[in-house]
Amino acid sequence: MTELGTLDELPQRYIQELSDLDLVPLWPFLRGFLPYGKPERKTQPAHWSYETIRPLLMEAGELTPIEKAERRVLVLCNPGHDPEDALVTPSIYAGLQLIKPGETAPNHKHSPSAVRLVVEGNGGFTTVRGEKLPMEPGDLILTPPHLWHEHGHEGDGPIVWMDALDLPLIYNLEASYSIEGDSQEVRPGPDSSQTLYRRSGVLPYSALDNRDPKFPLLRFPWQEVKTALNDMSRGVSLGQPVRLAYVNPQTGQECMPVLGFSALMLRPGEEVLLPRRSASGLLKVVEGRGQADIDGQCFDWEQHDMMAVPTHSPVKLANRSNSQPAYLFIVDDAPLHRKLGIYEEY
Ligand code: 1HN
Repeated sequence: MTELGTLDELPQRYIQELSDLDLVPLWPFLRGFLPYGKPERKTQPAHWSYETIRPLLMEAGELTPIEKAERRVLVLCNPGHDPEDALVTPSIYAGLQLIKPGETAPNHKHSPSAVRLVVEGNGGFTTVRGEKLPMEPGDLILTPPHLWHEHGHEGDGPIVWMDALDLPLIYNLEASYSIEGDSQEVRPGPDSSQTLYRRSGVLPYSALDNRDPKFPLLRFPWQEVKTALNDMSRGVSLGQPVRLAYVNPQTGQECMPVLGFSALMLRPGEEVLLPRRSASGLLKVVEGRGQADIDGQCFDWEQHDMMAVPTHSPVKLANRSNSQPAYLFIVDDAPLHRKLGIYEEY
């Protein structure tokens, strides 16, 4: 590879003349923009312990009334980036949100896409486009771009969920904004995960004439996903990933535009290697405990812990229990990479 010229080889007067015209020469910066062989990454493999964070989140519930927070969230900040940038990875924002009984988080909509993965507590709900979606531990709730959403809590005790958004991407596109609105009118009856989309392989008949609905299913109950993983495990050899993708049931495609979601089961004592991919990700432990090796960094994980996976990282996951399965929820930006034609797996 040829050595390229540097800035200090150029006359100061010349650089100044360019600068006055809002110009720079490319060649001193070219290798930085296009590192040779593989990308340079600021994002680090990282681990957040839920047991450690939980008391601080509960303290936020004492320190800051919901009216003063709107969304009472502690944000995960990847140590390789500035904390103000609120990045888990270059495309993924994530935080832990607390709602206490009787509290509400007001109605709004925004251009970034969001999902919630319930960590603990019962009786919470999110209303999206007039549909009241129950939130039970492990459930995944989608709030797609520009859809009204608000949260409430009708149970006892705190409810905590993990928010994941494509905020960093949409913010850097200078396309991030929100609008506040009055509380939604709720359509009575159960949500469509309990009515229209109960079983894979069968759809409401009318779907045959509506092939491309954007977000037909907004709630993926954990009990259904867990049962599906347990059943799948009987058909997959040990050491091969037992992994399910959350999809739009009418198209079979990823259920959100930028971020992808999947659930992985590790059988007792099992070790699984996930291939290197161009996509970055966030792992969230739903049940169990074990170890992770992410790009050479090792972490012990417990229930509800979260881990950042930089782009192009090999990931080895091991279930350290010899009697209980472990389950992880994975957020990644693979849908974006696929749309951009840059997705790689090797
Ligand atoms: C948001 O809308 C929620 O609706 C939570 O619960 C966290 C972080 C950044 C931007 C929007 C919510 C958020 C957010």
